Amino acid sequence: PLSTARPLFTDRTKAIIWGMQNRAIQGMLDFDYICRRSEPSVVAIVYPFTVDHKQKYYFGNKEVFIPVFSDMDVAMRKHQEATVLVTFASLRSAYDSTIQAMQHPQINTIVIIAEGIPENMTRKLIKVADQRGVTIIGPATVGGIKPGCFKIGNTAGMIDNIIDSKLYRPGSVAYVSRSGGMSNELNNILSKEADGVCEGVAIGGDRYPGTTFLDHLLRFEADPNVKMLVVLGEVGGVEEYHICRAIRDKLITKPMVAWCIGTCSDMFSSEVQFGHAGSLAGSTLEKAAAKNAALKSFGVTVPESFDSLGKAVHQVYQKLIIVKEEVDPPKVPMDYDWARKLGIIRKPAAFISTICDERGQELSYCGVPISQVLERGLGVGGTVSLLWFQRELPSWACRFIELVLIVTADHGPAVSGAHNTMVTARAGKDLISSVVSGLLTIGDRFGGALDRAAADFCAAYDKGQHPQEFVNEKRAKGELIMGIGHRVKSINNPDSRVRELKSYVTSRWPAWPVTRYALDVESITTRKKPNLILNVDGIVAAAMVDLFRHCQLFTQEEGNNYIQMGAINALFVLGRTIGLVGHYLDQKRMKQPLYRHPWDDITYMAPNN
Ligand code: Q5B
Repeated sequence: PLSTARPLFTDRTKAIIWGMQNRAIQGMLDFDYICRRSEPSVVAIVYPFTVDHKQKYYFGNKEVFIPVFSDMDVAMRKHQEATVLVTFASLRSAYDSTIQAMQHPQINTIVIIAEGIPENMTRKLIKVADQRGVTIIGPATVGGIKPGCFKIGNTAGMIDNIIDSKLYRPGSVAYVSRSGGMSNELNNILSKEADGVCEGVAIGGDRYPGTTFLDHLLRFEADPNVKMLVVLGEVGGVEEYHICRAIRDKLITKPMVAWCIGTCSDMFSSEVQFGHAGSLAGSTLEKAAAKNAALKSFGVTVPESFDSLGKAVHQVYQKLIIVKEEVDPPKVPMDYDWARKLGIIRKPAAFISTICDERGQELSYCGVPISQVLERGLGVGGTVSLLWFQRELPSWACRFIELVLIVTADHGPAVSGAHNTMVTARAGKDLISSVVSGLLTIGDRFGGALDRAAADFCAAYDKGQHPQEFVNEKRAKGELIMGIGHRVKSINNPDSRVRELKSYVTSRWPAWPVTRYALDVESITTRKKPNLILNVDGIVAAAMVDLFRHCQLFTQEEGNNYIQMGAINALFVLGRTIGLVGHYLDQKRMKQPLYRHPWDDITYMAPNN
């Protein structure tokens, strides 16, 4: 039984929360703030599955840090000011954590949220609590609320609901209910039909609640701020008869409105278990209608139905003379995420992404679900076409992309990129460093001539410049023609990669005028020197221009933009990465030692002093 003299919550009550319930805790702090409490009501969090740290919350618009402890005993020792424990422990750990909390004499109230705790365990908890003078609210409850003082966990919901129900300042009506959801309804009714809630407790839906309706009603009877009582019972149990007895014995004298939910149970031919574990009538006495009749016979105002509960509250409240000044609550800044969900704020995004979306159930590449990419065999070429060009290119184009990746994957260990990768790997560096070191050698002279080759060939073609004029102009300007020339390949030692690509393009492309133009340029340059062939960069570049222009999916401007952005060089970068990884693995596999370039391969020409 509760000590009737002791209020459970004041405006200085401090609580420890068991469980990382960030939303509930922030809700408690927001309530504290709008009630104008000077300090937050939560002083510590216990969570065994973490290391001790501090968690950030807001008190109004100020950031506050609440310590999180993995050990409840440490939390209690460091926060002796805490008198309440709100435990969100699961039904499996709630028993042990409640017993542990009761070892600490500082704790006088424990709220157990968990549902489904075995009844024999709850009864043991109640016994220990009685011995130690601890008040238990719950199990299977949302908790309770005392405007101006303390809110338990998620009681009363979001801040706008709390403000609507005027829970930021004390009213004159105290209530008890079993259900948390219905207590929310009561908060609303009491704010409309009376001056609001002075205190409300949901004792929980179990057959053996830690505290009973009567326990709390006796407390409310002793509280001078409570002017009127409301009881929202339900089918099952005999709690309401204890209230009748207390009224008879004049232990409760304040005006009371009561209603037991579940009168419809009479309509069923057998006993029906309602939502709560305890809401099952074991006998006629436990039926809602019987209990309503009993309460009425003891002078309690009992409405005709739940629908007229508000009216009954209003009638009783009107007879009381209560004068209270209304105060407006301070504004609580709204959480950014919530405000965005409600659609009342907008913020420019830091990034915009238009190529893929991983947020839904299935990753999609430019709107095509990944399962479709696989099912339809779009392959690497199709994937590149979706992610780079934001459209599904025709199969001949996707196949070309794959051919390019294959033929550019490697060109031996002697080329700049492979060499650098090998040297880096042998210096003991990791894969990424070694591969990146190789990639960084890609430039005009090695594998990075594609974009400029594409731009130059198509500009010359577009202005109708004769290939000979183009070669002359380049020579006159002292510029090399991008995509022309090779260190080892020549007309006498043709590059089979170029031959393969050329044959693919000329047989599969709907039109290939820029490739034709590049080949005409080659026939002029190779007359000067046999190694001035259309090289692998050059053929890919010219073919890609033709692809953009003749697949009917790009405007000319879009194609030109891709060239300017570096999309064609990207093909060589992607392809050659395959080879560079190969060279890195090769060196590591063979455990090659540090490379040092031989002195006889360097001409030292430093001046002698
Ligand atoms: N001459 C590629 O030069 C190379 C000329 C030219 C007009 C040209 C050179 C070049 C343009 C850039 C380009 C991509 C540096 C190449 C690639 C991937 C690779 C690599 C691999 C792989 C080769 C000799 C004479 C000189 C020059 C003249 C040379 N190029 N004239 N236009 N483009 N090309 N890069 O052999 O009168 O004697 O002074 O920069 O397309 O990187 O396998 O190795 O897969 O990894 O060193 O295939 O062509 O020739 O510089 O000694 O020049 O020809 O002006 O004339 P070389 P140089 P002159 S593919």
